[in-house]
Amino acid sequence: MKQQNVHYFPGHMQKARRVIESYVKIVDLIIELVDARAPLSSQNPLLNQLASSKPRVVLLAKADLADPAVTEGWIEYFRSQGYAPVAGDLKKGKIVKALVQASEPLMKAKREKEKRLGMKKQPIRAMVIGIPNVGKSTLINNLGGKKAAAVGNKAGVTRAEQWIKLSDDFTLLDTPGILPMNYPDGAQAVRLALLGSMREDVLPTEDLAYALLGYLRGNYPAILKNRFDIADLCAVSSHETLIAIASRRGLLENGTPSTEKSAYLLIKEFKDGLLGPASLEVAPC
Ligand SMILES: Nc1nc2c(ncn2[C@@H]2O[C@H](COP(=O)(O)OP(=O)(O)O)[C@@H](O)[C@H]2O)c(=O)[nH]1
Ligand SMILES: [Mg+2]
Repeated sequence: MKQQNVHYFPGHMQKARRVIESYVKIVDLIIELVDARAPLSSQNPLLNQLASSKPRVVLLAKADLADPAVTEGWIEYFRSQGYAPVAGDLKKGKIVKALVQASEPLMKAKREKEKRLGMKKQPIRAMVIGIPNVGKSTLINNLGGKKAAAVGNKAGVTRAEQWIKLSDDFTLLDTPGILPMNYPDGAQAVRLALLGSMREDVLPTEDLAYALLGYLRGNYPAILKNRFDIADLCAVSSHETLIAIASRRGLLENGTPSTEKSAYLLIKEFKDGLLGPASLEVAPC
């Protein structure tokens, strides 16, 4: 696929940098959200620049839509990088406990400092950070569920932060840090578009569909066979596959199968998780 000339204005990046820098100062822990289907593509290295010294949980969001075996590989990968990885469906209650459990071991330095100073144990102050559409609001709403209460403003701060209290030991900033997307190459832009993190009109739908088809044919042929009833995938090209999908679903334009419509349908079904769990990126060895 051609390299696309789509870039954020430097001003946008500068603003993100300032906002995140100011938040990072007041938290003990970063919860970095990445999409489990393409964890590296959904990261932004800016975070490493701004928060390299903060303990970090890497939360592989939307793991319900990803290939579980591939997600296991990513968990190993992030652990080997020194982060505490957690994977899950952000809409489920279970994720709260998993997050709290992963966080406490990262607070060793904070706990030792409290002890040294003779202070009592202070709650962890955490914040959620990630690129658009990765699940930040979903997680904050989930974490801020019934039993949590806003713990109020901090005196003396002009634009006061709100903290959500998850337990006596854990509070969360109610505003997420939003990282701009990072896509140094076309393949990464394609992944971000397929995850729904990038505006749909940035890349042509048919280009995206061909990229997705190529990937699924190579890695998840059963998905295409089962969902669209394409028995001999090896015998048909990607273009013919799009025509077959259009025929099966009655997507016609002037009486003939429309690859434009089937391209759109394929992408939509992938985004909605209707094709079954699939990952777009495998952890490096
Ligand atoms: N299947 C699935 N969908 C999720 C998950 N987390 C978020 N979503 C969906 O992803 C979309 C974007 O989530 P949102 O929280 O608005 O992302 P934000 O832009 O990072 O705040 C919404 O449609 C959510 O319902 C998850 O773990 N699994
Ligand atoms: Mg949001």
